[in-house]
Amino acid sequence: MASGHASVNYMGVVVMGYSLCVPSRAGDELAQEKLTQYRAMRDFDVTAEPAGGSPAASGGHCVVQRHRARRLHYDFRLEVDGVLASWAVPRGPSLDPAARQLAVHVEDHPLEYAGFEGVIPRGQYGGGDVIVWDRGTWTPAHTDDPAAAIAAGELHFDLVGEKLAGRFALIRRNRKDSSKEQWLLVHKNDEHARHGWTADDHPRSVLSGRTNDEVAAAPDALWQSGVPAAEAEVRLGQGSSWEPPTDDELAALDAMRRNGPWTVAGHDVKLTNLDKVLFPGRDGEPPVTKREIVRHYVTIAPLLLPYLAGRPVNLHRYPDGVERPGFWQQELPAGAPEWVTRWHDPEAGPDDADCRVVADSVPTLAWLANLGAVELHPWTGRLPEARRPTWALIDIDPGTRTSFDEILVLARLFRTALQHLGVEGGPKVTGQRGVQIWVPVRPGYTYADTRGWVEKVSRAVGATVPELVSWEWTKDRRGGRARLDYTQNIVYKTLVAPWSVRPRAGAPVSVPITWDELDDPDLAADRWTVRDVPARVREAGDPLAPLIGRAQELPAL
Ligand SMILES: [Mn+2]
Repeated sequence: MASGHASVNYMGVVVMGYSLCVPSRAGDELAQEKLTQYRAMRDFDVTAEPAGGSPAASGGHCVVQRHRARRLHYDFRLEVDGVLASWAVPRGPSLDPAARQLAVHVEDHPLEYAGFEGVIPRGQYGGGDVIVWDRGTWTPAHTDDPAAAIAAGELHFDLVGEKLAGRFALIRRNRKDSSKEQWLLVHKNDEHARHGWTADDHPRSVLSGRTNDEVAAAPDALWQSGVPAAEAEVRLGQGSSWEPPTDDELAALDAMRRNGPWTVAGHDVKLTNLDKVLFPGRDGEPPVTKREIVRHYVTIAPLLLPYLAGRPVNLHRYPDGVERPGFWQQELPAGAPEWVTRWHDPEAGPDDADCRVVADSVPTLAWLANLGAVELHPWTGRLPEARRPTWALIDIDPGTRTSFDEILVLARLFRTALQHLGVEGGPKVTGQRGVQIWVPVRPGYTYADTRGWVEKVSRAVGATVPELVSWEWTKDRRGGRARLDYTQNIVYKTLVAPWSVRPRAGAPVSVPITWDELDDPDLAADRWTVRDVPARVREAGDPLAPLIGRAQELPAL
């Protein structure tokens, strides 16, 4: 049972540790029925289609999750008929036969939940943090119909976990029709019994070795209580699919005809019209096809995904090429494959997208590129705190008369200002005409905080070169001068991701640079295209990458 440790938590853990089987029809119906109460408590607005699981008349998997919600408790779960029969045990299961632990019978949970370790957002059902405290297998004793034994109020079973082992009994103490059935969880006095043993003396996760505090501080996953189990989990840490495609996978992409399924990282991505021209060429080069855009996004994935994972992403789509009008899309595109991670925004207003894409894998990047999502704009907030920025963004937005030399004057002034303030940030060229500076911030700031701070630095910089900068809101009153756009630091507004393509001839890319490169006479905002980026990456990597996730305090100004 001690084998199969996973260093990160994602749905694969469930597959590895809990062997989800294709359910039989009858088993699935039973599981559906048993999950009715789970769903009812979560206010579904989408038809639930839980994957169900293997009916296990003779036991199955078990998991104990240490869950800090309004109160700390241990969720003791046994796989029965394709769902997780569940009891909330405030003091935790014990190996001490003298301990008679209160266990409140709660609604069945879907099997998908068994491998979950992470956070449930505040305000949602069960809001708090969860670790997989123990897991293993169980077999019923004295019965081959555990569901009937549970209905009758007494279940004896043998358990083989990583912490727990031996014969346990669950015994109901009050009437069955009570809304919160109170049971007792006891351990028999067998060879696995340990006198004085308490759960709180063994507080770490069997998945990650982490405590609830550690998981709460840096969760690897989010559980959305309000949505069907199959799409409830959002991975926040690095998944298995951040690796670039293999040489064989890329060769298959190159060899594919116009259309076809492309298998990458274990998923089939439906690709269409791969030879369609999306961008005119520039400087006499051939035009850029959709195939090249797909190739760019999947090969840059190891550098791009750290900026996207765990965040909703706004899509700027040009399905008919960048010479035709594009459109912004915030809602999850129709026909999204089931493996695309999506986030249901519990705070969406009537005019906001309810469900958004979280781009966290190579297959998802390929799918988005196939949709003509040329530009990717991730939120600066990261789940679970989608409305708390993790970056303060400085946007040097050129006016119609602003030269790139003037953009560089402004960027160097920001460099000097940040140096004097002792604040780390990194520049990137936008791929069009401007330069942005990304400043990582610690968790907890509001958009008002980052916007106010960026405004103060921007006004100081702008005041030193008033002839270059306008503070007018409307473009036609700026006299062609640059704008230092601190107002981008607000929810729903986003800047283009590092390594995103821009909708211009030649398919230029927004590329992070070093501060010293501001002084490189060959620098241009659109210096690199999808065709140059591989060489650029081999040479320079991603100079901004070390700042991702840096918990930086912004000094008071
Ligand atoms: Mn719980």
